[in-house]
Amino acid sequence: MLRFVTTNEGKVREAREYLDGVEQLDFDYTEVQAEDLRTVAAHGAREAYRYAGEPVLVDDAGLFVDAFDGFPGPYSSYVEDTVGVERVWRLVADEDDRSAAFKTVLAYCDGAEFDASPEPVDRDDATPERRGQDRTVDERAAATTDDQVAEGDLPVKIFEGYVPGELVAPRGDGGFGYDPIFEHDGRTFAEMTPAEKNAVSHRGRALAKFGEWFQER
Ligand code: ITT
Repeated sequence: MLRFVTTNEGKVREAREYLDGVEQLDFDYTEVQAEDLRTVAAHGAREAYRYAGEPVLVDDAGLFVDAFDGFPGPYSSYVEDTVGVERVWRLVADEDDRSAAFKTVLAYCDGAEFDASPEPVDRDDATPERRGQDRTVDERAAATTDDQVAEGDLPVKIFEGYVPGELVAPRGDGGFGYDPIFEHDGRTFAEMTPAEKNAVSHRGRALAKFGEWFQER
């Protein structure tokens, strides 16, 4: 049984369209501080697998605003809770460039060996204790032997999705999170049905890639 690890029901609704019989695991994994969503998702997948003991899929997403050099990016959840979607729009409204993108990283872990994805190492924000242990991307990609699994570096497979758009004043009642202020091809994601959003969205693209790989597996 595949567990979709999230506290966000909106994500699960979208995932169901791609994954038959997927169940939500409402587990709040530790979001490590990192610039790269892949690092956050991979850590989360390992932690969730250790917790659940079953195959898990973690989804870490973010809104990247061009005028703010990608902010809020990996901090999108915190910014939604503290600043709020409406005020994010008001900040961006003052900018000439209102372009933005959503990104999703799906990270899969089932405790077994497979050809794991390369995973970036955030060297800059590593603590001095951790720095010495950091391995290169290639070493991490090859971290699939039983020894390494026993040491705790479980293999993780990563799938990414991206969608460009523009931030606009809030419109629509559907979706969740930043959907009302994210416009793609003339409509906000909150003005689309879940199927319409999935057909073009960051999550839909990542889920389609994952679904194909998972079926083979
Ligand atoms: P989990 O970490 O438990 O999965 P979360 O909602 O905190 O739930 P993320 O950290 O991945 O998930 O999400 C970052 C933020 O981006 C959060 O505020 C979401 O509401 C928002 N978000 C993610 N995907 C979105 C989407 O497809 N449409 C609109 N907002 C989205």
